[in-house]
Amino acid sequence: MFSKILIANRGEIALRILRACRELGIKTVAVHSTADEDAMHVRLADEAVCIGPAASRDSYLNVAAILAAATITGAEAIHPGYGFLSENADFAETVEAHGLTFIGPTADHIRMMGDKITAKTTMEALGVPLVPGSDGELKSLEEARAVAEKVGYPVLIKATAGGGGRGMKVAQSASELEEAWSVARTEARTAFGNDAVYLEKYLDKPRHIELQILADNHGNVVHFGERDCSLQRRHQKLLEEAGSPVLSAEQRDAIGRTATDALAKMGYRNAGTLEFLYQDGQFCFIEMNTRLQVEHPVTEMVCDVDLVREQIRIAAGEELGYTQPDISFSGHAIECRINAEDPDTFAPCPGTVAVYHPPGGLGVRVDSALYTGYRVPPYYDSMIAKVIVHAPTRAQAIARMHRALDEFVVEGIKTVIPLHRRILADPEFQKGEYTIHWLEQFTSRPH
Ligand code: MV4
Repeated sequence: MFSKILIANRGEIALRILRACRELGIKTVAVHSTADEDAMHVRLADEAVCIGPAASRDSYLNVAAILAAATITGAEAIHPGYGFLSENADFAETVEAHGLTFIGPTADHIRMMGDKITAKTTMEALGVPLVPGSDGELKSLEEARAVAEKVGYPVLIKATAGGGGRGMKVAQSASELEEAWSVARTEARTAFGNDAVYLEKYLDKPRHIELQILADNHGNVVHFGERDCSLQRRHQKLLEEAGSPVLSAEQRDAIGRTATDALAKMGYRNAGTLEFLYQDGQFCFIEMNTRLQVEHPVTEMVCDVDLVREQIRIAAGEELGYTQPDISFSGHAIECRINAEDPDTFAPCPGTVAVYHPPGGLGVRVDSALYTGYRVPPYYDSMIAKVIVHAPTRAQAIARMHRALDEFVVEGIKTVIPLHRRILADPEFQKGEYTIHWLEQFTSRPH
């Protein structure tokens, strides 16, 4: 096991990783920008190194400074968290080239899944179901036309280097295809330096369901069930649930077996998430995330697992020590992301937290690096806390979240807590009847 880990991140996830390290008896090194001198992760870590100015590019994305900090402090491994360098294959490779351990998958697997066409063709060959569409890259507009006729309109043209909602164009009918094709390619070339695109049938009312996987370095692969992440706005998730309100235990077992078999054949290692669109009872793989995800706590609550601890143990070469039948699912968990934003306009609202009083009690978890007097800097993501509840049933989890948000006091800055309360009170949400489009409609309704 490692004796010292450098945490290449900030905010609540740096704290989350730090907590797992503490419980494993591992010393921690925080890195921080000049804007984060007073941040909680800096205060709680055993050592802290300033790696540059406020702008992420100069600090949290500064590979040379992070590696220097690891070397100076004698850290043996680096946990990247999510965002920043977490899905940067070159970073993973450089970390390993310096004799350190990257806590995550191999650079090759990160690179493979970063290219969406390679990700899809790899998964298809391993028996994972896809959205109907092109067989890999579209070589010409004529090919795009032929595939679109075959799968039927509307269709989406997607950039292989895109993902997470970037680099997509819809064509409602044949008359829109040429425009979608040329705009998608031009944008992909400009944004990613790679104009390779592929085509998929456009699914009009899917849910976004993702599957959490862990794989050790000894060929053991398990899944921890699904998260329903359909409640999002402009590709920013706002509320996530485990399990999905629409999935049966049998469906979970089936897609879980397909996914774990595929990742075992790939030789995948560490944590990974397969993203699916789910519509009309069918799973369609779209992308894979090769990192720990923001919403991992809902899985931790229903499976009673510490996913960060497992990531660290795996990276240290330990065996999982359990198999799929050992993993059980208990109750229901919901996470509300609390962003420092206006709840109506979603404009970021950085500033000083005048009063901070987090909720507590049975089945309530708060992952946050906030404290009274903390100044939320304007340079980074606006998410300041995650409230996670766990209860025997979904209805009880909703009641518990309502209660927790009632207790939550954050003064001095605006947050999206009022929006969460409205969502939780909505009859459609309570019935679990929502698709990826539901929240955008909900937030444009008068209230
Ligand atoms: C789609 C789709 C409909 N049909 N693909 C957006 C983000 C990226 N991960 C994939 N995305 C989508 N791909 C087909 N064939 C709709 C979306 C989509 C979406 C997906 C997941 C979560 C939120 C979304 C919001 C808008 C569109």
